[in-house]
Amino acid sequence: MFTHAIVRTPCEGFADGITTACELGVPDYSLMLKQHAAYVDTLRGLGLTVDVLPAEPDFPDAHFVEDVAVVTPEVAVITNPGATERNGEKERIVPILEERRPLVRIEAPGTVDGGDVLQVERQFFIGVSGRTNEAGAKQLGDILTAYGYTCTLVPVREGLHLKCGVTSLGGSDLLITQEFAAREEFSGYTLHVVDPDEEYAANALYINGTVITPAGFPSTRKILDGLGRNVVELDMTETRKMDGALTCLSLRLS
Ligand code: CIR
Repeated sequence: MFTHAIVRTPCEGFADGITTACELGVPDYSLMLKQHAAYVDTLRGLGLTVDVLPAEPDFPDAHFVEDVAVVTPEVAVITNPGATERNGEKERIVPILEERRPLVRIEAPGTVDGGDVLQVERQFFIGVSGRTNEAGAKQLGDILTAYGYTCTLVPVREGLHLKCGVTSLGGSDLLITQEFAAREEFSGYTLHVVDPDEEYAANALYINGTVITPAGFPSTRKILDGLGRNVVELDMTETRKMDGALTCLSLRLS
């Protein structure tokens, strides 16, 4: 059960962050704020206490708080984000996390982005991607293994992060792209494969029995309805323009 989430207000210059999605158009700040507020309201509606951290004008991607830490009930791991422009964001999350958990850090040359880290019960999948290198993935694996978790490294060959292609729907159910569904790392799970036209919707956020999904992906919605899940759709257009998705906008704590 998640009880708490940490988010950060997007800064006015959020469109200066890193993106590969220029074809989706110019990001709109007031719409971004509206969509972010709806995200926060949804988490609160699901019973979570949400801490909203202030915008960080020096770091236009800093509202993607998921990337700077990996939090379990036992520990908060401050990652070492793989994009140079974003690396300094990690210090800005320390004050709130050190109030709540013992902290450990991923040390250079290791790099990790939290978007590459998928927890499914006691199992962690750690993507090795353009942002998370093998040294970082192994450091994180060693830290989590010491707390009794099982860790598996997964090469990310397409997309920004592991969780762009696979997320948890609770229990052993995963929402997953065709590409990841073919990998043996996920063979023991119940895989719900998104339509190739709807790959963005593979990033869903599962909170205490409810699946939050981006609006506008009807065939993924059908999959979720078929599973009998409570579903909330959120407009994610402005986050998507900056290569972000649902999970990256929060850190969830139990
Ligand atoms: C970046 O390229 O780092 C940001 N514009 C998007 C980060 C998205 N984070 C995530 O999926 N965990």
